[in-house]
Amino acid sequence: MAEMSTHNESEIIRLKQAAGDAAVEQLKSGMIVGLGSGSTATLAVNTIGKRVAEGLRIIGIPTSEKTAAQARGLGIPLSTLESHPAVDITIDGADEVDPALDLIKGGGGKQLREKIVAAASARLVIVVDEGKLVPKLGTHWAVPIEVIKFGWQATAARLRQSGCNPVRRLLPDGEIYITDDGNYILDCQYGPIASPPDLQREIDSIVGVVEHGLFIGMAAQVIVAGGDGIKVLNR
Ligand code: DER
Repeated sequence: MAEMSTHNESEIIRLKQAAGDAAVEQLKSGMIVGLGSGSTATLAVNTIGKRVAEGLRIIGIPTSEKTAAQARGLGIPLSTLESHPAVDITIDGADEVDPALDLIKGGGGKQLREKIVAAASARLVIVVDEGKLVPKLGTHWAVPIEVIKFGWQATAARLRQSGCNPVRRLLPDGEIYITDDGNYILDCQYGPIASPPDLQREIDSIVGVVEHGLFIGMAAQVIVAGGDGIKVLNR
């Protein structure tokens, strides 16, 4: 059994790497590139580091402190949206992808900056293994909702009216998870979501909410790695 799970794990890593590499092939010298967060994006950033070492001249805009540290370690030149407000392409992962190429993101807790960089990008390319494809968003994952610490219980109460039981995210050691921007994350399990655009509007209207992990109409392309190879889904 243990062999099976390690085999599955290494197989999933191989698939994530394959999806990441396929996305990196779209990079050209001179581009401003949004660098995603999470385990799949991390593999893609490693490949970008190799390409930069081989001469690819890009400037990276990281979507988290963790990705910034990784990119610095790989010698990828970095900048900010202040200096480069227009991003050519962003490569990032996702937790769930539905048939409309809408997404749930934020399993890694970086959804705020991921969404700000994605919104500043001409193209958002999502890289996933086939396990992330779902018939309806919410099938497996809760929607991560980033909220201001002040009055978070009152914000949670308003979120409860939207049909979920908000759970404040904790670290494995039980400490409260604090985002890169000093906020809390409330994970909201809705089950299969009938209309993600409607739910997005409802969550956006709640005072105290900073941002959430529903990425509606943002992905231009989703690259899916599966047992039978790479599938490219375009919006
Ligand atoms: O938080 C995110 O959206 C990240 O991209 C991540 O949760 C995606 O999942 P991965 O770690 O399997 O790539």
